[in-house]
Amino acid sequence: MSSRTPEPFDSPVYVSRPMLPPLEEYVVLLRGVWERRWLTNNGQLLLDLERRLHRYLEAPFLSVFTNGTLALEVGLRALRISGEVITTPFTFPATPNAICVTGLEPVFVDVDPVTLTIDPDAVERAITPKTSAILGVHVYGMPCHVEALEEIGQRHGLKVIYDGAHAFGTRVGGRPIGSFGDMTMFSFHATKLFHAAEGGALIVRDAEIKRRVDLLRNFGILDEATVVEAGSNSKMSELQAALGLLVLDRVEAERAARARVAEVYGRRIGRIPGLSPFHLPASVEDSRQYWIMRVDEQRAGIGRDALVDGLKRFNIFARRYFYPLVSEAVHLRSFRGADPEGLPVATRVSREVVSLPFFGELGEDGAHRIVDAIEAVCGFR
Ligand code: T4K
Repeated sequence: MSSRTPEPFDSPVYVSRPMLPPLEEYVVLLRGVWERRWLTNNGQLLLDLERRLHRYLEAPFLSVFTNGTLALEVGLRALRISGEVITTPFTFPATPNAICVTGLEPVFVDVDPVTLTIDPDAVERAITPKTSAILGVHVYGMPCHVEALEEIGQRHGLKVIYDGAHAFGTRVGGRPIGSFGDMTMFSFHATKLFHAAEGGALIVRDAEIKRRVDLLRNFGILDEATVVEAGSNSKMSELQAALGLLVLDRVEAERAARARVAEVYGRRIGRIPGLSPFHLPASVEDSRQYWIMRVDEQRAGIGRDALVDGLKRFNIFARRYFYPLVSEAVHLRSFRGADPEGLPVATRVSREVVSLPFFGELGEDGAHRIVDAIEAVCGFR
């Protein structure tokens, strides 16, 4: 319990704040872009970023995109998936939207109450002759049940795809997260630990699929005179790649700074009745993308929404990632499995989760001030 009197922050504290390199360093890279007059379409900086991410993520094959959503859409098409894709309702709209816009049908199944990732038993029960893939989300950087899903995928002849938007740098038992499944997508949006303002990547296991991914990323153009497919334009520009290169140089420092914030949150919030920090197992190296807690209204004496609202008085803007469930969205609610009755765990969890402000610049002092405010809102002071 703290004796500090919480004061509101002078300016809003949001759930995330993009880490930025010194502007002068960006200008140096931009000068090169200006000199080369090469702005996009496999420029020098893009190729450099792709090479560095390939090494960093220990990827068999990696392609960079203008955002994670388009990467996922292209990935689904590159794998020539058809029919139904079993996925989680506890995610950002981009995941099921990518399934829909590529002409596939999402099928929603519940999540595991501990990991909050797609429940392998529920996946198995939902498989039909129309099923062609499983799309799991490593939500908050928590790895899906990768071994169980791989085994199910093999037994039923299904592709296993991961949305790793939150899992940049996650490792499981020392193994990089992108080494699981047939394909993994990463997001490099401004709100992500590693970002390029907007951006994304796909890791695939096979050179032939990589060729197809790159084709579909560039209109389906094979050469100057040959277009072979209705591809998208999802290339990353040199301006994004320049930012990505500079952010990548600083990503480990940012991760370490976030670990210090996480330590304060974990230690102090764990003592407040009814608030439970979301834990990753010791075998998992944390991406440090989000810091999540759950609010048990009975024990906390305050509901999740009232807590989030109460924090606004202190100029703190926590978020309810992910509420409501995407399966409740008007364009998704008629797909198989979307009925909340069949998703009791995801439905309950979505009403309990809070994503606290989480970025290195917050520092330990900022983290203490946020916990002070939480204690005040919860009446725990
Ligand atoms: N799969 C999953 C599981 C995802 O979570 C996401 C994206 C995707 C796929 C798709 O990847 P991308 O296509 O985006 O690469 C944000 C992000 O826009 C989104 O990328 C992210 N997930 C999602 C979880 O969060 P919103 O609608 O919450 O963003 P917004 O604009 O409210 O930003 C959140 C806070 O961040 C703001 O309150 C202020 C702060 N902020 C934001 C931006 C953009 C800044 O301080 N500076 C900024 O530049 O979706």
